[in-house]
Amino acid sequence: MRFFANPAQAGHCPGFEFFRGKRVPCFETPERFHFVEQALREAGCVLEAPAAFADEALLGVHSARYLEFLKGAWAEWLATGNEGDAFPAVWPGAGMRRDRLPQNFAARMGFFAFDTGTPLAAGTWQAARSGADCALSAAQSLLAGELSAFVLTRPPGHHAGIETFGGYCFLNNAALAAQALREGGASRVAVLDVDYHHGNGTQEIFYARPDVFFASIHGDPMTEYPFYLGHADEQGEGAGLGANLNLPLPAGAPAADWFSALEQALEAIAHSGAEALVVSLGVDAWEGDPISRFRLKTRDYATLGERLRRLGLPVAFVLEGGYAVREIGLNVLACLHGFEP
Ligand code: Q9C
Ligand code: ZN
Repeated sequence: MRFFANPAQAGHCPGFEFFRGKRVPCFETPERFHFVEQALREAGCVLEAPAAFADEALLGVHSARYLEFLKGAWAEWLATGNEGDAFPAVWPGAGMRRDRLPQNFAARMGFFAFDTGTPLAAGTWQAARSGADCALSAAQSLLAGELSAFVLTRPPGHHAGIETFGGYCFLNNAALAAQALREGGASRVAVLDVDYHHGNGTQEIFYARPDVFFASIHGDPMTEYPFYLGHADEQGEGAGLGANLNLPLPAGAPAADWFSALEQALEAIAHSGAEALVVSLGVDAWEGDPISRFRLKTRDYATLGERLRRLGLPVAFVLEGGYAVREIGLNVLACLHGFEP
């Protein structure tokens, strides 16, 4: 297994987010990265820097105007007289127009954002951009014959859509890896999302496509973030109908139910014709996660890894959420070790 670690992650370090109307310290911190890094190093894993890919490599997943916005957002935020982390303040709500992108910076920020929990800071673009390089490097290593790779990065990616950021995510690393695998020759690819939160961005990106199968096990969006996507009746559209599988479970669901959903997802992936798998490995389904409500134990992550190995596909694991900082490293390591004992 090869390990690609994001060298620019620490530059994304906003001070606070809005949570239930209050300013609270960010849950998604550089510390998360360090605990995973430490666990991997203690286990003897060798972490590599990513290769540098051109911005064009992102265009199979994100729109050009969105990338342009993200790249320049921090400078524009400062140039329009602001200081501190950048937050959106206005959105195109239902009934308003999305067919024109306003010139005003705040209006553009709200156009591309979908929550107030995802501040943009000085080093956000560089961090997200080199995380994308890690995901692309992992895909490249699988295309070269490696059987597995792990992408150690933050900010996470699975909530980021074609041109939206939110849920702590800016660029969709898992989608970028899946798209790179497709472009590199895999005729079909599957993405399995085991983060507690539905991977709305990944779903949106591939929703009308038959060539990338998306399966997600997550907290029921009726009560859990991201609320507006992730229901079981979302099965894909057009040529992609049947290539999207959502397995929402109620908050508090026991591990046994989670593993039944996993079996369903794995069976669907096995039947999808996928030649490679990308795993959105959020470990916030762990029992002690501070913002999530599933009940997996650390040994359950080892079982997940074992189960994935039995699929027999090359796998790119991409770090997503997980906010019980000390345990993130142990849970990630348990999964990777289960996969490759
Ligand atoms: N102020 C991931 O696990 N929580 N994202 C709501 C809004 C957002 C989680 C807070 C949770 C996002 C990658
Ligand atoms: Zn999550």
